[in-house]
Amino acid sequence: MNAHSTSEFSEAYIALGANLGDREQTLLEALNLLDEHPQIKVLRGSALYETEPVGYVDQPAFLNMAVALQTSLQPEQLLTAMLEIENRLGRVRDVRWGPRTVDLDLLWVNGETRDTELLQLPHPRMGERAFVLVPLSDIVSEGETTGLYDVVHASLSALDGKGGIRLWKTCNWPIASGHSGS
Ligand code: PH2
Ligand code: MG
Ligand code: MG
Repeated sequence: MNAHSTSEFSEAYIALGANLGDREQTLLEALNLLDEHPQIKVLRGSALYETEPVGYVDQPAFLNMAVALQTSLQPEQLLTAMLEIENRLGRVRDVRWGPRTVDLDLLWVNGETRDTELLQLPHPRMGERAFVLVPLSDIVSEGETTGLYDVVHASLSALDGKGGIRLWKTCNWPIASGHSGS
């Protein structure tokens, strides 16, 4: 491949949330299922945060985290893989913004934009949600090349409330999964 062609790999960021059942176990299973996909590699995982429900407030507290992935899938294919994982982990779609065993939201793929019925990129509400931004800031470094660092930090400083979020457990990938890269 020459230096001017785009890489066949994208770096993608997703947010995960769970507020039913064994939340931590379900999030770890989601990471394992993502990593087991032949075209997805989980690069980094944030800490786990316990967060107060936003939007529809009469539901249990969430565990939220974010992960960085390397993938050769197109964003639409990645979204399909994420929906399959939600289904495998027992997600039942009922109340919008209501309780869920697991929710995987595609936030950012190499700074690409999409605006279709199926997929909006960047995720249209990521900048308003501390439960997305705080975990994301764990795994987006200043050297990220597609502008996500500035988006995350500008949005975080514009948020009036970062309350309702507390650290639940630090680093959980790849350590807790038993995968080791080497
Ligand atoms: N997800 C929602 C609605 N509200 N609140 C928190 N704290 N965490 C979430 O992941 C969350 C939410 C819709 O997907
Ligand atoms: Mg969501
Ligand atoms: Mg979702």
